[in-house]
Amino acid sequence: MLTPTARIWRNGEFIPWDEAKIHVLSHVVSYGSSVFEGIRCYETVGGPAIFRLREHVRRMVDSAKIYRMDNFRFSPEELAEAIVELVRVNNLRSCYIRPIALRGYGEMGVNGTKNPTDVYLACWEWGKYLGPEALAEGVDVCVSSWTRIAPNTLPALAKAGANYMNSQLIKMEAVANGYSEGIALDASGYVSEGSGENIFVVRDGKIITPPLGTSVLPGITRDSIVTLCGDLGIPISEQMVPRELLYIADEVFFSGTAAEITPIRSIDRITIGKGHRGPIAEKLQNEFFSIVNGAKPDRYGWLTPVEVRQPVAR
Ligand code: PPE
Repeated sequence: MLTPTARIWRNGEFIPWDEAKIHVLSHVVSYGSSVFEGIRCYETVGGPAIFRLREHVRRMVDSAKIYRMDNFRFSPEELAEAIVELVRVNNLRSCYIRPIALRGYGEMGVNGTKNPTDVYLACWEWGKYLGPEALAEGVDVCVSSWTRIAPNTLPALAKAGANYMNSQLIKMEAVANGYSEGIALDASGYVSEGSGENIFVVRDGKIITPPLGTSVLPGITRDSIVTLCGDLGIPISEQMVPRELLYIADEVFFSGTAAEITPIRSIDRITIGKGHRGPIAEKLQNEFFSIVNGAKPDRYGWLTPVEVRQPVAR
């Protein structure tokens, strides 16, 4: 269960958590017309800091543009400022932040352009996405029987609520069959991504990750990994990944805001590499976590500090 925080931001003002409700006939309920983000605020040695806020806000605005949400009323700067304020008013050290823009109440019918676009910002404390041991031990996953949303159906570069019906099918099937997560193939049969994570494959010391054209979300953690690899001297490239390359890889791992960097230890019950977290995933985790917890300098300007005005209650 979600633990409520004090405030949610709605269209420019803070309201109590329990009042953040929508009408059942809001456009989004029937037609899935929402775009959203998932952002982490980390507890660093210098206080709470939001990871790659600018990039998340930009992707949200991009998603709204793809869906012709022309009445989206907030600039990236306003949203970024409101998100920092949200963490501050809720007095949290670390949390997961969920901005949502949705087509609200007004008309019924598929064309929602006359409905208001309502914007909400909420946050809560969220633990380890794929279980407590996942980061250290790795997870057991499968290749899904469901195909990832195809080009010319739902645009994958938009983080839209409706995309997650496809993700739900992938995730529910995986869990029903005893796996932590499912990997979806794209419409051509190449590896795309997990239900809520991008994927990386390591063989002979080189990393490859599927390109944007394989119906993946342009992940911000994915981008961070590419940057870190550049610095650490680990060769990385975007390439089509045939399914069977997964099975013969030395390492496979997921990335995502929620999943962070999660190693995969088996796929379809085939052991990956040595069957536990590999050295490259571990190296990337160490670098990533030392930046987000402030142990190493924020050399890429990834963190937006949240100034805490009062002593933190929890
Ligand atoms: N692919 C998908 C389909 C996806 O949902 C995410 C984020 C990613 C890749 C990784 O993107 P990024 O977070 O920018 O590195 N998935 C979110 C989980 C959603 C959920 O509510 O569950 C997340 O990690 O926040």
